[in-house]
Amino acid sequence: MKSPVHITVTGAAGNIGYALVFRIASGQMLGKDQPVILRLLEIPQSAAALSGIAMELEDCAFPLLQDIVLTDDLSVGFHDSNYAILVGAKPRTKDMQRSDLIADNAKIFAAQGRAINEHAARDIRVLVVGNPANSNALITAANAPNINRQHFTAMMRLDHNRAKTQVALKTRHPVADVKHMTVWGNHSSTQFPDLGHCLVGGTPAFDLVSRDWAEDYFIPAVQHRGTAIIEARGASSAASAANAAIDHMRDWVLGTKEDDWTSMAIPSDEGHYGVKEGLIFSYPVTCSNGQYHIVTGLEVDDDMQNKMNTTEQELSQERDIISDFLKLSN
Ligand code: NAX
Repeated sequence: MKSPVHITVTGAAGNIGYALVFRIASGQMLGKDQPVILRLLEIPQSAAALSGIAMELEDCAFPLLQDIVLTDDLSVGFHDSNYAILVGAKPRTKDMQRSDLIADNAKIFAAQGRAINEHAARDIRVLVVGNPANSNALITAANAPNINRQHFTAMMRLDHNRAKTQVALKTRHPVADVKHMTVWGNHSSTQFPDLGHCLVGGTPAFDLVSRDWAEDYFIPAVQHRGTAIIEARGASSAASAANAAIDHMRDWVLGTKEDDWTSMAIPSDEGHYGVKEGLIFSYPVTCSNGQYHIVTGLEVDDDMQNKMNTTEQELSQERDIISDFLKLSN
């Protein structure tokens, strides 16, 4: 048996947290041979709900779950942490401007970045889920200068999975047939779900679906799927978001399938595909041996470039709003 790893989940008493922690504890994220210690970080107001979740985790008698630590103290939450899934964030309230939401959440992620820098394992891998996820990941990384920047990522896997299923439904293929999907850019409505390189059962997607369908239905449906779920369910995506977090971490650690890639928001520090450096931008990546690698050399036509520019511009604007939090003095 391997030695246990410490996994921090913030916002563990929230909707996504409730759908996530049981799956981690059961071994669906890191494998059935990897014991885990869960470090669940919440704010004091959610302590009672968190203790109830811990009781339920105990009642599952998961063989891989070696310990559960409940805390509202960042130094305890990130102590020796090998993996962190940062879900906890302030929700957007009625009449709140997006810029206010970004600034409010910036404080949370700056503090968590500093705690990671001080207390986590040096090779910690971080996935940011709490919105605005890409910019929050940028802040977290900036406040953890002693940790490899490449280990800070934001979640695009829900968008990626949504995109694959839309294509599967349209072409009447099983979703496992849909490969080489890419969702570029920001986890927001400017993201670019790209069918240009997508294969369905080995056939280029654009041999099976029209460009009009992609423009008029597919792209907006994926971009606005989160809103459609809120309208239908009266609550935002939770189980599918937790599932995407599991997929993201599992692929990062255990590897992507040999003939496929996934979408991950990662530092754009090498400027691949002409994206400005210093953003957390979603690219197509393959993963092996615990590392991700950008899929390079994909052809990008003018229309695709324009769509990538739009989402890049939005990320640059968000970066301007949070610029104070990217300096270490904060
Ligand atoms: P909930 O409001 O149900 O849960 C959030 C939890 O975070 C609460 O229990 C709260 O007490 C806790 N929390 C707040 N501030 C905290 C802090 N400073 N430290 C620790 N915990 C803290 O939201 P939920 O539906 O679980 O969504 C969580 C976040 O995920 C939101 O920001 C949401 O917008 C975002 N999402 C991101 C997605 C993505 O693909 N990147 C998709 C799903 C989701 O919308």
